Amino acid sequence: MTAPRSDPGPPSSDLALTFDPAAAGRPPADRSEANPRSAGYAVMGIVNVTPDSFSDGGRYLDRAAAISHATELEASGAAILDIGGESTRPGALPVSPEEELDRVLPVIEGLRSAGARAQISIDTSKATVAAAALESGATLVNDVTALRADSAMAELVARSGAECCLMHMLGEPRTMQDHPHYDDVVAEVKAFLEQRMTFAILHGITEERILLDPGIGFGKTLEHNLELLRRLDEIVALGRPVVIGTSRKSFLGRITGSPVDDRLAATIATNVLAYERGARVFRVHDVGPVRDALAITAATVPRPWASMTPTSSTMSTT
Ligand code: HH2
Repeated sequence: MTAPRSDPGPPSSDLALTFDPAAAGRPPADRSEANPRSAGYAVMGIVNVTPDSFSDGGRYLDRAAAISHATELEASGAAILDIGGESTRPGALPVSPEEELDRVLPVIEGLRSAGARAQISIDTSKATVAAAALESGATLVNDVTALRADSAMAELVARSGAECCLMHMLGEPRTMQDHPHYDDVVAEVKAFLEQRMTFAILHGITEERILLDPGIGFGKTLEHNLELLRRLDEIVALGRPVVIGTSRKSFLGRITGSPVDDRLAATIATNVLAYERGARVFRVHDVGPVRDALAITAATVPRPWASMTPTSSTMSTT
């Protein structure tokens, strides 16, 4: 099914953090209107333009295939399309900025010329890649290093006016799963995100443009991931929209025994749970089924964040 293009609607970058209490719990019944941000949450569809991503590497390296896949994700209900040109799976080889740009830019440009309405997010830690993506129409920078990998990134995001997702990762992708250790994983991830948010604000990124992500699977054991999901409300209490990325990840397979292509039910379970704990952006490969599961959850648990205690005095309630 293809989303109608006649009504361009409000600029997508305004929608990400918009919370309309009156609309919460009333997601659209018609999937062609499937960007349910006015309901206070968003599904972020994953578009990996890579040969080696852990679950779909090589499937969308061809730009036409990537554009068509992204268009389908939007039609299935993705309010955000997260375009990435470098895998972050453990052991992944680094990609040059030129190669990364060559993968992602034609896809962003192709989506824009096809009239995509979803917000475009660029999944990168490199400022040159982010800069070109922002020029081409991306309005969200998803940096899994939380602005630590490239010293030019914070200023770039600040100047551009884009939103930015700050994610927790222990170590770096190559070695992050080598015996990660925390005394209290939730407290440590929370302290890290608070510190990175302060860093971002000091560099001129206004607080209302920041999203936070505990980084499920990034330097975490099975037990760490479960503890983060169980106590996600403590991360939500930081007062910024929380992004959650569990889709098809190996910890789900450790529990269910299912291979990577058969983790949809487990992905849905964790996203529903994360919604109930207050997460607001759900980064997934299988947009349609997750979107349906969240629509039902949102209708049942209308305001998961109503009881949250913001730690920041400037927390936006919009
Ligand atoms: N997970 C992956 C990549 N980027 N970004 C955020 N904010 N949160 C996540 O949990 C997250 C992320 C890994 O998943 P995927 O993109 O499917 O795999 P790969 O890195 O191998 O391309």
